[in-house]
Amino acid sequence: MLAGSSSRGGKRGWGERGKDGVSEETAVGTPLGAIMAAAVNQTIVYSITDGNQGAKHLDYEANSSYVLKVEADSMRVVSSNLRVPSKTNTARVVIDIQDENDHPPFFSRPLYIGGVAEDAKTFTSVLKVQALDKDTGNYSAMMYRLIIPPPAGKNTKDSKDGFIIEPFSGV
Ligand SMILES: [Ca+2]
Ligand SMILES: [Ca+2]
Repeated sequence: MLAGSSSRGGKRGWGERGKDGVSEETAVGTPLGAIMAAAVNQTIVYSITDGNQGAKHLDYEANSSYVLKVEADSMRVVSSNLRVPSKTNTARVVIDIQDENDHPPFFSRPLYIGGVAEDAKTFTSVLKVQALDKDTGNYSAMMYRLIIPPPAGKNTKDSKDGFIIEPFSGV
């Protein structure tokens, strides 16, 4: 069974399978596992008959699992190579997709405007920024920092008048 709908080209390795399933960054064409059916003295032809629609590239955010219907078709190999009526059977294969950190965070607003009185006490909250991320769990955990620190106040050596941001809350 291969990831995605095409099996052409690319390096073939076993798909990465953590305990949560197959990585959403698994390349198209990566073998994910094998399915076997038994039939005495017969050749078995396998095909995916359902559940493979729109599975070109794995994307956890679009689809976190796939349920495939796999059909095994046993055809008796006869000397004349004619195909006699065959018997089929189907199995359901559930493939869980594992989330990867493939989305950057984005801020809830392009511009934040805060105001503060000039005589406000140190540690007065000015504003809170918020960024969101489409990934789940740790891949959407956020930490904020000021990349252009404001200039320190003129009269203080210890930048008491500067702004700081709390890394985890965004305040
Ligand atoms: Ca993701
Ligand atoms: Ca992310």
